[in-house]
Amino acid sequence: MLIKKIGARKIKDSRGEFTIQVFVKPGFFWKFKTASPAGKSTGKYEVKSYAKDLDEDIEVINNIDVEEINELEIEEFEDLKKLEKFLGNKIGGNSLYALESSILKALANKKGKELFEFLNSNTRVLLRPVGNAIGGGLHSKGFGGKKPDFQEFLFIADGKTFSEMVEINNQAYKLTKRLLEAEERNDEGAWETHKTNEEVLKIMEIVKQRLKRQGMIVDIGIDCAASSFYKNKDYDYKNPPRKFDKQKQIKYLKFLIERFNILYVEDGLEENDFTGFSILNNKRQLIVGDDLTTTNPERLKQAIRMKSINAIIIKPNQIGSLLKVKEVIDIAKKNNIKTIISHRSGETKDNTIADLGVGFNCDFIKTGIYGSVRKSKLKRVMRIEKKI
Ligand code: 2PG
Ligand code: MG
Repeated sequence: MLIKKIGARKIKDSRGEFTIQVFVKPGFFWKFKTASPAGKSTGKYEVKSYAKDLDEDIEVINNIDVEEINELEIEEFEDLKKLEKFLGNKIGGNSLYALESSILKALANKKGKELFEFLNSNTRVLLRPVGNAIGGGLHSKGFGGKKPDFQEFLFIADGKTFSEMVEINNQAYKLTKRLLEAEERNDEGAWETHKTNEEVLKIMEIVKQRLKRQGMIVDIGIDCAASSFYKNKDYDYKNPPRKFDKQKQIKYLKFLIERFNILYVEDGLEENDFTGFSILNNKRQLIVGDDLTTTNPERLKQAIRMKSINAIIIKPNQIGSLLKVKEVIDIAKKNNIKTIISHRSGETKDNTIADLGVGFNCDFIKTGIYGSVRKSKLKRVMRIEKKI
């Protein structure tokens, strides 16, 4: 594929912070753009977002000599290898993700395809939406100095089609507002509250039962983001104040799982604790790695060796390289590990993860319920579902 121009600029994300947007222009008319999201509860093992800083990555990309890129003859997904070799460590994960995605969009277009079809022409939509309804932890302000310690309380709808499941998550979100008497939303559009983890889960249980009576099925999930409150070898809870060591943390999670029939537990333990995860891991729940695995093939292999997880969050900008994203998904599939393509807490209207989620045949997509930056991804999956 011959490229005429490659460029980058900064745009604001949903938190009002700057992030990178990269465009690739193969001809005179079309411009293929991708913006990178940004995390707040970032994992220690994620690659750096920018080599030095955002401005310098933008400069590096704006100074790329397209003739040199054209000499690489990028025609297929695997050709990204040549691009990565050419770039070395000159740009960070956010920038590489945005650049590679834009190149793939241009390549797909050249072949008369959309990105998801370019990645996999025989794909179907397998995704179930994982939607954040109530917030706590680092993503939330809370009320009167109080908030749940866990970062996300998630509804995971079940249904025949993706559109139907999105609608069920919407209903769960609206009913949650009424029962919580919530007014404000956090970084991800989830409801703010002063309630404790257990009080929130009780409300979710009611929502689940009421919807069931109306013929709608939702499961309950949590993202503890446990690394964010792990201090001096203890899980340091604030609401109510209590300190749990590893054993108590595992006992607490097992209690919550049983009591509230929780299907999905993300980052229940801190990001180094492969053995702690493995004690929790079983066949009935989804035990999900995010900060533990950071979309990194080596960390996933370790999690598999230690039987730590049976599901993994895929956040492309945690690793930058789309080759590695695919590698992680391939390893996960071979080992019966469910894959959850995911947004970050700081987002733009960019909907690339929808195409990646469908194209790579992921099992779930985690992208919030409310707000235009979250809905843009859901809408894209719905459009793809209609098309295929
Ligand atoms: C998470 C994410 C997204 P962040 O922990 O799963 O919800 O948060 O993007 O802040 O890492
Ligand atoms: Mg997480």
